[in-house]
Amino acid sequence: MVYFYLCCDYYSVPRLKGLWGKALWVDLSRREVRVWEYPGDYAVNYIGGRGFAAKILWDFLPPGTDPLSPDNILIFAAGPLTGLAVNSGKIVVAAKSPLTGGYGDGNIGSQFGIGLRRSGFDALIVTGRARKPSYIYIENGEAHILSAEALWGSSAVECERRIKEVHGGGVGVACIGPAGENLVKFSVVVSQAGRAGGRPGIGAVMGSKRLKAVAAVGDKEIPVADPREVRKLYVDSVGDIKGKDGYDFWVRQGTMATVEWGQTASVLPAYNFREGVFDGYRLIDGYSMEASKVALRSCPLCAMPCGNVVVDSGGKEAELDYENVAMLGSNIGLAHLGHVARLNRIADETGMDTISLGSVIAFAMEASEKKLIKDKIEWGDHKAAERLASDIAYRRGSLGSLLAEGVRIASEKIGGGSGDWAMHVKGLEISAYDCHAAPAMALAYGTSPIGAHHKDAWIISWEVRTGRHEYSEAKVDKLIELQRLRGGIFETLVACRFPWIELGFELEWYPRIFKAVTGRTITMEEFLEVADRIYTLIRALWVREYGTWDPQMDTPPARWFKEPLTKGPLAGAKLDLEKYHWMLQKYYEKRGWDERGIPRKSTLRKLGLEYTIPELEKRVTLKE
Ligand code: PTT
Ligand code: SF4
Repeated sequence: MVYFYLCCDYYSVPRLKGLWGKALWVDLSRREVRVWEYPGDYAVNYIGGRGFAAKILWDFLPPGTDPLSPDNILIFAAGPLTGLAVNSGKIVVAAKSPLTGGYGDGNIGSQFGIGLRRSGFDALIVTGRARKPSYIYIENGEAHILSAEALWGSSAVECERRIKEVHGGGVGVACIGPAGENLVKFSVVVSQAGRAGGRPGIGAVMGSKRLKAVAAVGDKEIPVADPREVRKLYVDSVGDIKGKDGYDFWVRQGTMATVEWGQTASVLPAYNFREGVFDGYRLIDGYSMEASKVALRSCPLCAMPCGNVVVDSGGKEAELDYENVAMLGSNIGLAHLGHVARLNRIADETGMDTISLGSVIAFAMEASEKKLIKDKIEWGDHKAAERLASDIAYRRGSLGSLLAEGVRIASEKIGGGSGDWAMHVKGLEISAYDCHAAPAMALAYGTSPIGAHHKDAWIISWEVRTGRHEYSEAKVDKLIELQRLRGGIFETLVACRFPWIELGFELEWYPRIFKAVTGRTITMEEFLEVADRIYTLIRALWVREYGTWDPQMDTPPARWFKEPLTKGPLAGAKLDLEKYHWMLQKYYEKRGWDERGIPRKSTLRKLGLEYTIPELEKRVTLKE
């Protein structure tokens, strides 16, 4: 493989330890691999992970690019902690999203991130489109574009197994299934047969490049500032996490405990988010899962495994999470864990996002009930749901192809007022928390940087505890605080946020680990400033790609505002649109964006994003 060094002339900022300062840049059209020494300010001002992804997309993605064209940029971005710290076996996958048309990313647990780092790179960037199905194999600094013709059409699970057969079991693999190949708009990247990331269709971006998989292995020592301290902090933090109250219950149930909590709090989505409670919840909750659990798996370097494996109704193993079970269970009216696990397994094999899949199936069930489509699919009919899931993955039949586009497009096509109950924001299907009585969580979905995903602010547990019906400035402040912490620390460093969220592992560990790895002292305030920079850069990217913005784009669907809950202790509850918009305006104000939701010039300058101004001014009038 030929190598070109692409050096940049921007060396005014000293390089940090713990990062190689290099990314691999692969152009599949030209079959060209380059080593890119990325600018020093990337690490200082954007840290890694999502920060790198957003910066690369702003700097190199031609505005208006079709997400499924060769010009889209597919990014696998590690962070300074990847492969070095507790729960750091994660990597950010990102691109312009074919589902939303805006910024899209996900955070996936995979040995691939560690293999990439131990091979001497902090990121892999892929452009172009291969003439034939291919995969990228990286070993100790050498990258190869290899034929994946024999792998094309295989499930994500099978693909990984076969790549490991060729290159050895220690290699990290992230790949797509048939759904990614068939450009299903919510197809994901899958690893380890049960880790999946990139909800906004990053799998389809891979498919559009005819890239079946990426694989990496290496044994290079990542050059950290203080190796002894890095090792000590790793051992100490593992000990600390294992000693936390709640640890034992966590490894028993993991995220599955949320089913029972969701029911109690009336936020468990049921029947396409019509309700927040589900009569059959006991049959799909954490205890039900415990009774049929056969294994516990984890991402690499994890101290608190949460991958609960059960055998599905088809006899195959499936790894369950709360989101998967709520969206493929209660949200489609299905009260049978084995059948839910079967749908989950189909999603993992074909490489579809479980959240969006649950949403489009529920949408079809409701459309069938309302006779907006001719197909007959009843709530809870698991056989029909399985058939439909497979039809979507292979884009079979008119309904399968329609739903493969996601609920936004599906509702535009079938009409009949279905836009009110097409449960998405900006095109990304809403994850598994009903918000009829949770305005702050609704705002979290409205303002999440990738569309309606909970990863940036799982404010709902705080909101339920502290007064769920109020619309207040305090809620907006809390939301921004959570977005800053999650976006500034976990998505940039890159590490799993569960130790902090679920077990109370103190945030103070992260600046200490960062210092030992990079040699740079960072305060919590500096992390948060980086988070603000990334949030506003991502908003600038959306505005650049959409060419306009208005608060409606940050507003959840009408169902939560118009149709009250009819069941459970909160029957009668619904959101107030006017008050929601009052909170949204407060949010914009606090972020330094104008009343349309567009960053102000003064904010862009303050955050060191003045380079975005000329491009934005071609599309919108920026306010001071
Ligand atoms: C995440 C989203 C989630 S969020 C879940 S369950 W969750 C769904 N899992 C899917 C799956 O499984 N199979 C499938 N085919 N599709 C799926 N789609 C859904 O994807 C995930 C964990 C979880 S489990 C969560 S909350 C946390 N997310 C983190 C995050 O976003 N950042 C971070 N720094 N740490 C995180 N830790 C936790 O990781 P996406 P994963 Mg996933 C079978 O990636 O795109 O962010 O979507 O990555 O390795 O599966 O870990 O109750
Ligand atoms: Fe992965 Fe769960 Fe461990 Fe986080 S807690 S690193 S998601 S196994």
